Amino acid sequence: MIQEAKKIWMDGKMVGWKDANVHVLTHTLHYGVGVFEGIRCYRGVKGSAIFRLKEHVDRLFTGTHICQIEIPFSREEITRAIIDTIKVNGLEECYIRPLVYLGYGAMGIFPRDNPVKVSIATWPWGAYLGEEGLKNGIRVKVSSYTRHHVNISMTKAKVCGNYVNSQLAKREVIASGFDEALLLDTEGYISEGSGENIFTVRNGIIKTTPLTSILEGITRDSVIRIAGDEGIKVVEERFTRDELYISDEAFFTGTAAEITPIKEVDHRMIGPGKPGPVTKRLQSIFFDIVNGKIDRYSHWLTYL
Ligand code: PPE
Repeated sequence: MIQEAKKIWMDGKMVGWKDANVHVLTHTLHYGVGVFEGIRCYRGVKGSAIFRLKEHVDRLFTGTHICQIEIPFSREEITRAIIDTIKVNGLEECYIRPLVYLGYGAMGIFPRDNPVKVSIATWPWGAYLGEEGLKNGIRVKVSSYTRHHVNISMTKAKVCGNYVNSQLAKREVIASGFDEALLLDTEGYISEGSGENIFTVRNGIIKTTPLTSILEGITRDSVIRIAGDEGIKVVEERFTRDELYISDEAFFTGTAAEITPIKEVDHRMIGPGKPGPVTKRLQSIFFDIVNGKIDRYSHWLTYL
C-alpha cells in the first residue's frame, strides 16, 4: 500500500490526500491519454534535494506536446508546485508523481475541449525492486509481450496508456516467480524493462539500447554521463538477448528503480550472479550524487 502524505496539489490548490478525487467520467481514466512523471527527492548531506528536476519537468512538457495536450501552467509554475507539495507534506525524502490528464467533458475518443488537469502527489517510496534487489541483484525474465512499435505508441512521452504494455509484461513474469520484466522491441532486440532502461557490461565496455523505441530515461542519461566522467566507454547500440546472457554485468536504471543490478535473466546467471565491479562503482557514485556528496554534480540537485 502507498504511504499516505497530507496534501496533493490539484490544478493550483493543495487538497487533502483523501479529497484528491476525480469524476468517474474523467477522459484519461477511460482512454489513457495523459502524461506523468516520476521524480525523486533525496535527503542528502546538505539537505533535501530533488534530482534533475528541470529535466523531469521538461519531459512532462515534451510528452504533452507529443500528445497535443496544452498544460495550463508554465514550467516555472509546475516546478514551484512540485517544491511546494514536498514542503507542505513535510517530506525530507520522497517520490514525486506529477500527472497531466484530460478531465470530465466529452466522451468518445476525441476529447474536444475537455479541461486539462494537473496533479502532483508525493509519498515516501523505498527501493522499487526491494532493498535486497538493490544490494544483491534481481531476477529478470524476457516477457512474451513485445515493447511498443515506434509508430503505434509514442515512447518519448511518458503516456499513461503506454503502461498497459508494461503491466501485462510485469504480471506475466511475476506470476512466473521473477522480479522484473524485460521487453524486446518489434524486431526482437532488447528494449527496456517495464519501468526501467537497461545496461550491460562486457569486457569493460558499457552498452545500452539506443533511444529509438524506449523512454529517454533521465537516470540512463545520468549513468552515461557518470561513466564518461569515469573514463568508461558507453556504446548506445542494439543488442540481442543472447548478448545479454553472456554479458559480465547488467543493471536497470530508473527514477524508481535507481540503479538495480540484474543477477539473472531467463534462468541464466549474469557473470557470477552477483553485482559486478562496474555496476557497484556506478551505483555508489550515483547514490553519492543524489545525496549531495559530489560537488561536480551539484547542478543536478534542486535544494528545497
Ligand atoms: N523506461 C520506462 C518504461 C519507464 O517507465 C521508466 C521510468 C524508465 C525507462 C526510466 O526513466 P527515468 O526514470 O527517467 O530514469 N519509470 C517510472 C515509473 C515507475 C512506476 O512503476 O511508476 C519511474 O521510475 O519513476
